[in-house]
Amino acid sequence: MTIKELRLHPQAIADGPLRSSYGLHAPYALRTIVEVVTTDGITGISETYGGEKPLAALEAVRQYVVGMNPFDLTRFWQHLHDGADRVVDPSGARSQTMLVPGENPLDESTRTFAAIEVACLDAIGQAVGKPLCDLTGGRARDAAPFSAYLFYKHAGGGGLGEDTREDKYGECLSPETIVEQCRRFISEYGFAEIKLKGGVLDPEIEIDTIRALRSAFGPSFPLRIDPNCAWSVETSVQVGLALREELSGGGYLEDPCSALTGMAEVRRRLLAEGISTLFASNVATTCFAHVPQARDLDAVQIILSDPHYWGGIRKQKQLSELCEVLGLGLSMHSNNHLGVSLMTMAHAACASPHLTHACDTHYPWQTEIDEVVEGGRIHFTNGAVPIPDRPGLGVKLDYDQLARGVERYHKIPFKKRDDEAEMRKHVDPNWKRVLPRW
Ligand code: GKR
Ligand code: MG
Repeated sequence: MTIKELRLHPQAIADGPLRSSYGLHAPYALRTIVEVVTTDGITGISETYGGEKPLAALEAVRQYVVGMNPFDLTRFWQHLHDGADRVVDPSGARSQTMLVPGENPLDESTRTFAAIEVACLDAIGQAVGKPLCDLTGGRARDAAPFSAYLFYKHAGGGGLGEDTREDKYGECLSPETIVEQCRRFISEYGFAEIKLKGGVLDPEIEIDTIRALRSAFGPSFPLRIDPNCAWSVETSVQVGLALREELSGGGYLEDPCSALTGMAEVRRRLLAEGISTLFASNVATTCFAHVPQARDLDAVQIILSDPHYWGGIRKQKQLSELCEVLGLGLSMHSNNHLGVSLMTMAHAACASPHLTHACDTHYPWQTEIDEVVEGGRIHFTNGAVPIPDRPGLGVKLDYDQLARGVERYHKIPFKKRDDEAEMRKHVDPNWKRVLPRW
């Protein structure tokens, strides 16, 4: 089997005005759909980060990939791997403290590798007639659990001009409206765990929001809050003290402040008060070299991986083993994505024996209009995505939809995610990302 063609399809998908400490989501999120076409007529697919830079990085490997055997992934890894994920960087340059995922040049090689790896595994799965998660020694579970990922947001459903989209949730900038958003997520998808994106409003309001979620849904729904480093060490401690009950019992505090050293200090101070709230991270821990460091400092107890930039599905499975050996929990980070990524995450989660919390997904924030998977949106059962009884990823592309996504991509005026610029354009002309904000 040889790859005879690599096809790259940039996509723009409508996205609502969601808020985070990075700023405001633009009316479109950017993705890239990848196809590898083999000499035996099989087409393997994957989805990765979008915009100019991730696309250029994929273009740069075209010459190597065309002519490669999809089974030769280790050699491809050796070819591409620059060793950056093996180096502990004390400056935090590889973290997502300042750069949103997909924009950090330091994870370019693992990100690019992952996009090709998943497409190759999809092709191999089709060739041998097996679902992708069964290729690497069999699955640990049949369905991947996901959480309700709630966002404070302004009114609007995303899109521009004639392509402006319906707003299913309206403005959500208060505890009450977030509870309502959550109610709709749970009734539509059946999620059993809840995550609130924080770092947007005054911490007192975010504390009230978590309390409102607890009182609306009860302790059987674990709660997590993720302010993406918006808080100082002191504020993180105060929030940890205030939410000692609400974040216990399967919940966690995610990246409250910058840097592993900061999180380690918050953890020490909370433990001294008898509070053993777990800390999770996708900002401070983005690659294998960060894991032992995070464990040694006791800064992070749950690693939030992401097959899109940790190096694909096999790396995710290796990470699962590593976390288990080191006594760490594991869950999954997400960014706006389509169904191909959702299936990638589901296969990665099902291939990982050690997965301790439901994974994040932005999928509810996207709609049928932009979905490129044949047959439309992927269905959830009780908050989980079941692995279909079909080979590879189990999904095919709808080429008309794909072409519409490419057209949208070329029409829109930006080719890079810039939440800070969006904030200045729509919310506050003087807005700047300041860390810590509180
Ligand atoms: O979608 O705004 C967002 C999130 O803030 C995203 O960019 C983060 O990478 O979901 C992510 C997280 O958990 O930090
Ligand atoms: Mg996070």
